[in-house]
Amino acid sequence: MAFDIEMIKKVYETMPERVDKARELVGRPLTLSEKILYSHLWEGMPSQKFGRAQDYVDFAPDRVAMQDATAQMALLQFMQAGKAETAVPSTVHCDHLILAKVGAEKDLAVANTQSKEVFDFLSSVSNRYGIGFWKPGSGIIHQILLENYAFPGGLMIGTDSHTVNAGGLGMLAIGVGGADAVDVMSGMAWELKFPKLIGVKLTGQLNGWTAPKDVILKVADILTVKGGTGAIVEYFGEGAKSMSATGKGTICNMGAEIGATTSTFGYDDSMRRYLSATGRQDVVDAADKVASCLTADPEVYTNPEQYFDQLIEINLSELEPHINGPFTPDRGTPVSKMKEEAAKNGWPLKVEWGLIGSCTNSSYEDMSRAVSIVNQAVANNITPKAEFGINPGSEQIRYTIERDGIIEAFEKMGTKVFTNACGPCIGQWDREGADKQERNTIVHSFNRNFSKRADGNPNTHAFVTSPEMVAALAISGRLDFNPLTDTLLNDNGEEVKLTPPYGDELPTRGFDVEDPGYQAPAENGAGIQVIVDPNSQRLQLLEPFQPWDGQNITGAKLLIKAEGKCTTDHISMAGPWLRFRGHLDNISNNMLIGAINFFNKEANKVKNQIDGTYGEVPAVQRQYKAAGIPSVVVGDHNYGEGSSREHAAMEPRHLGVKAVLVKSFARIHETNLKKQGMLGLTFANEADYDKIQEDDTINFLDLTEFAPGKPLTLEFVHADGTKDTILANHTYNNSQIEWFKAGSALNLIAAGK
Ligand code: MIC
Ligand code: SF4
Repeated sequence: MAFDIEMIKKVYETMPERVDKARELVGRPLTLSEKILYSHLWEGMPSQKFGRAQDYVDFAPDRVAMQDATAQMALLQFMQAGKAETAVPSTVHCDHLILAKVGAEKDLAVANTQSKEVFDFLSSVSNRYGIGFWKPGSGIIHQILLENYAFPGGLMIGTDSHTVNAGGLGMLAIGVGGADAVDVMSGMAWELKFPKLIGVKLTGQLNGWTAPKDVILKVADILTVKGGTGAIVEYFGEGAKSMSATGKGTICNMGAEIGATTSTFGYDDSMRRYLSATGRQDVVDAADKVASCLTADPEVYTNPEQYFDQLIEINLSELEPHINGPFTPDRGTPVSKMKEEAAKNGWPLKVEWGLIGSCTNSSYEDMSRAVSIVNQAVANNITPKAEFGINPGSEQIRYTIERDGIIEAFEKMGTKVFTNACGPCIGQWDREGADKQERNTIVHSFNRNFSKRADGNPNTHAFVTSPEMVAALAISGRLDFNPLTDTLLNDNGEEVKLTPPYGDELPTRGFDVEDPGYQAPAENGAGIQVIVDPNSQRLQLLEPFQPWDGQNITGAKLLIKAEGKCTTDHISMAGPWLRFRGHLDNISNNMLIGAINFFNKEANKVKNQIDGTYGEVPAVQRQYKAAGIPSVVVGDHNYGEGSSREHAAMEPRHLGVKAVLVKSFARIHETNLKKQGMLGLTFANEADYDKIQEDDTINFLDLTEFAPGKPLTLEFVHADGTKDTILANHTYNNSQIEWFKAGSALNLIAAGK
């Protein structure tokens, strides 16, 4: 039986009438995304039509998911909210804090010792507040959600940007910061600007070496890392029907890389098969009764241009395998162009490592297709030229692929089997020799490949591709190997041509597992004590942020003018810093250390305007804080791209930065800033970015009149006494302005407002 089946049935019970009402209000056939949104309004029955990319709307999500690296801060905040238990079903998943080094067994034991304090904290808070707890080793949050909790037509939020993965089962699953999760767990509405809709029509059929991954690698290439901002991507067409549910999950997962709010697919047989194989025939039976609500109205997919704000069409029969990178997931190269591109750009051709895993590609199907390539190498006496590592997505997958001989086959090729966890995908990888910072290439099936992400080495060129292509490239040891046309030399000196991958979508003998690693919460957790050691270096209870004093901010110093890509990895680095995710003061020592200073093109070196020296960003900011001097951060486009981690907003807040003024924001980060009582502003005139100088002092002129839709005026006083007055736009609505005034959204919840 599925978890929370009663909740799922309740959603389906009210869905048809709400969808009908919405259709009547909107006055035309509805997309799937609209059906899910309108049937999850906080007010229940829809009573008005909303403007896309315009209206802020209150929603009622069905569930909340959190992973260990973000759950700490989310739950520390939730503890301040003063509630007895979570208002909707919620889960915590331990997957980010496990270092990949020698292999699953040893690595997991080390993590359980090193992060014991954090896991114990998460386990006891979960137990206390009625939250399901998935232990370290149980798997990666998004695979576990897909296997256990996702359901067609549902609305879920999760404190991780790849929560969107659950779109593979036809849900709207959205990544948020911890403060948003706290709202929903506290029984409050969750607010989102009504998204725009991008339709992707998939014609033809995947074949040969092409995989679902290539669909999203192609979409990323078309839309770029910010092309999906503020939009839901809805996939449909014959091609969609021919793909597995986990393949659809891969596509939705990487929608995070184009900044999309989420992505989804209509309910179909692939979802029925997957739900049933994962023990949820009850969900299929319930969903079948409302099947027409779980996909768009037929007119929409017949004339999509009339219903979507943007339409993309991809013919799967013609789609080539893609290899995206280095350093950004939207730089797409079809396999047939790689020889030319790699040579032109001087990318290191030798592939050192191939990694299969991460929440985007760690399903049974992924492993079985990849191993079909590995098996060919073994059978043909080809010694792989690169090292190889895999992270199965969940214990259920690991157990089943072990039973089915897939692990053994991987091991024949010398593959390291790491824990069922994020591992190298989030820099939890003790890669030998990475500290030498040599130029090198790795290929992986992950979703992100920002500089330094996997191994901390800025010279590692990481390329994203499908699991089967990872296998082929790792075996050949070359980035420019094209398995469609090229041959390999085996150990007997013979030429071998690999045949295209094949594999089972689902295990023919069914999934199996001994201990999935789940801990149900106590029936009544009221008596459970959650203890945080005041001397802990890993956990720190939160102090509420101070409310706004009602005055214009004046005499603020420019902390940094960041240039170019400034992702959440630049603002609050992961890897070794993950261990401080529950300790705001300690983690603040990584604030913006990856951002490039416009004035000297260096990272972590900014001018200290108190004494004119140059120092590390967090250290300089701590001096401003100690001296009671406010500060401002300036940035470029798509600032805060990537992760949902609210540390990227809480750290500047904690250290005394007042405002972040950029050319544009990534959605989750902008909301995180607002929630934490910061000012997230954008240049009304982008060219004003060029006017900002290193020694600037900043005065807000009309913050006292802060109101929705009204730009703020800022005065930048330069060192020579001249001034530039510039306009800054913002997207705060009335209630968000209240968060700013109260010091944070949480301060309002705690005050019972
Ligand atoms: C990531 O992939 O960057 C992460 C680590 O999963 C993050 C969450 C985090 O920073 O903890 C995400 O994508 O939201
Ligand atoms: Fe974990 Fe990587 Fe997925 Fe983030 S993208 S949840 S780090 S596997």
